[in-house]
Amino acid sequence: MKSGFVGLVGRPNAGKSTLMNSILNKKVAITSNKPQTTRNVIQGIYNDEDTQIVFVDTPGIHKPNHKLGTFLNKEAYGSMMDVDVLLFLVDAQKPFGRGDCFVLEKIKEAKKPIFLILNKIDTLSNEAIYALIQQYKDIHPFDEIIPVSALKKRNIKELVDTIKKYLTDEVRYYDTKTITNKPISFLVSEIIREKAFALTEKEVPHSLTCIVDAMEKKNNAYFIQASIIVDRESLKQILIGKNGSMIKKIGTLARKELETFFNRNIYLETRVRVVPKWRDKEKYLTEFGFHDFE
Ligand SMILES: Nc1nc2c(ncn2[C@@H]2O[C@H](COP(=O)(O)OP(=O)(O)OP(=O)(O)O)[C@@H](O)[C@H]2O)c(=O)[nH]1
Ligand SMILES: [Mg+2]
Repeated sequence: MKSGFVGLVGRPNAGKSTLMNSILNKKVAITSNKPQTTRNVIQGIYNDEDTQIVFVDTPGIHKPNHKLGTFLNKEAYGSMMDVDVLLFLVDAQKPFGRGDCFVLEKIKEAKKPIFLILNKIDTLSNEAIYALIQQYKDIHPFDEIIPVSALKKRNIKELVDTIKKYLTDEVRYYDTKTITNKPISFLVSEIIREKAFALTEKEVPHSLTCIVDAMEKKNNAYFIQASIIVDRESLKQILIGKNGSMIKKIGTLARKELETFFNRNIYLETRVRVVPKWRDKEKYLTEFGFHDFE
């Protein structure tokens, strides 16, 4: 048997979390069409008969304008050092820009095999994909260049097969039933955050975070109390919505998904709280699950 760790890195919105979920065939990380969705390093564990691969999804690397952003970049950099292979994801629809260049320079420092993953090829013609591959070959001698569609699940098996060639460990790090290193309460808060992200616009998604205040298993059901935290009263009003319509919508969507995920009844109570400047205060960042903040 072979095993190893594989890091997913790239700019925000490149499709890292979508790709990890597609490989695992299970939603371990939330996704959205807005940049800076992932805020923690999340391991997703892939198993087949003769392989275990621990995928390490990371926050998109970007220019930070809050302490939270600095934390996200640091999380991403930190995880690069401990993997066997780095998957450098780019959005194939977009030209290779300064942001991608910055990420590439950073990951070169880790001195690991780098696969260039050209994602979102479902939106491109074969000719365009071929031209891109030629172009990227001149940018860096990548160990592999693999075009994929994370969303449409194209070329996923080829990617996994290629990764296997680079693995050298021979131990299972996790038992085969484990799909992530994150606790259940994290998955719950993330699913609520995903719904809040999807239903809000502009600066609102980035100004909010979610936490589980209490979670109890009773008679085969989960009773969950959760909070959506925002940094301003005006955003609280947006998240509550007219006559509570927005918070109700978020709660219903989250509950339905949680019921499918856990295959049990879910009783979810969600409230909105204001914590001014939470993204800039280390005390709150730690309290809301962004640990090891320095
Ligand atoms: N058309 C297309 N869209 C994709 C593909 N993969 C991801 N997307 C979309 O791209 C957006 C971003 O996907 P995410 O997986 O959240 O991106 P990410 O790289 O994890 O982003 P951050 O967590 O912000 O760093 C979502 O709207 C996805 O549906 C793909 O293969 N094709
Ligand atoms: Mg992500």
